[in-house]
Amino acid sequence: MSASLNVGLVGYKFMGKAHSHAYQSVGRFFNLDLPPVMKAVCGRNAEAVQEFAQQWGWESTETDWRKLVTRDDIDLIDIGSPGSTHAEIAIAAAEAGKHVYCEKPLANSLDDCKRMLAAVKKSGVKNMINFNYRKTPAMALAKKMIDAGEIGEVRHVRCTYLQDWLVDPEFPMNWRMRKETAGAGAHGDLGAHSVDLARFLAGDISQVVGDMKTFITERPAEGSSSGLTGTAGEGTEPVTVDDCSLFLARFASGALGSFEATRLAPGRKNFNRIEVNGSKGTLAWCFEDLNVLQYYSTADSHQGFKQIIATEGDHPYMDAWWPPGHMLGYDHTFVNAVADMLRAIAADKNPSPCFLAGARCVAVLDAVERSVQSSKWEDVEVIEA
Ligand code: SOE
Repeated sequence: MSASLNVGLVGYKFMGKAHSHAYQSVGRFFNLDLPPVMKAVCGRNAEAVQEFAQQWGWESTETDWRKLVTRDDIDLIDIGSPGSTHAEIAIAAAEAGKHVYCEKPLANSLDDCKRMLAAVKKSGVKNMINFNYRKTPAMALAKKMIDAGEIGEVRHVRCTYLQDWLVDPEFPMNWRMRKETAGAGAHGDLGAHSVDLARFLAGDISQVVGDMKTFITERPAEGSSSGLTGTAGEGTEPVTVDDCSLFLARFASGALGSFEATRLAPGRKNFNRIEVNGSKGTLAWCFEDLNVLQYYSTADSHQGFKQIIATEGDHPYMDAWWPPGHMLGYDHTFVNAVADMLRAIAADKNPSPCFLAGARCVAVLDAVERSVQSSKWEDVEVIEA
């Protein structure tokens, strides 16, 4: 392998931008044995993708991902396109011997996730899913604290992921509201993050029971769209995914969890919150104050929550960034994720979280969907390593 890693990115909208920014920054902040080279970006609109490439520093462009994955000068395929495209691209990339980095959710169906897992296992390529909220120093610190027993035995995991960008019924359709492209609505888009954080901090989930609802069942047709905004076209189109999802979970450890994901919570922009209660204390975090980890210990003689500002040099990732108290943001989570990936590949290890974690997350989402149909508790399918 060369002393750098040539990246080919598929997708150039919201995630394309976030990933491009990460590749631009990562080698400037982290010491890397395998820095990335931004070789090519791929999108269907030749003019738009060329403009994007120029703005973000990609060396070349493609309009067909099939061509990108077979290019000899590409080592890693980064998939930032809608969920419905993940399986086909990832499998082709693995078959072509390329490492694969994929946006969440891993795929829109559990069957597709299994096919992706089989493909990366067969070819032996490295694989990673981008659950970027794990990569905040605060969440990575919470994981260390829980593993070290600092809050004792975990009993409750409480996740809420609230947004409001779909509250206006006049907000026009885009791919995120169609089942065939997005797979699910808030459930897959936001719930995937919550399930991943919960699994990261508290382990596997074995059973779930839930409900989902689409409150706004028809929207103005799509005109032009870009990221999370857009203009309406002619007529209307039915919404085929959920606006919100709610479920209860039983963890393999015996802990209990509750999960709520919605895009219809006025005033909540990216309110991704998790709280973990253990026998000796509590940890709580919300993305809207992402540098702060709330910590309560029953051993503290001065009762009350302590705010850990997760920006000290010995907190995860912070040695690469700024002096204590100089806060990180959304963009840094993507840089930290890519740094972990590049370091793992350089060390010939699979990065974390890998496709297995992505598939196990989708197994939970899938069991919730089955539970909505059956109105009963459902077992989460066990996905073997
Ligand atoms: C839109 O709901 C969205 O951009 C998600 O797709 C992302 O995964 C989440 O991090 C922020 O919100």
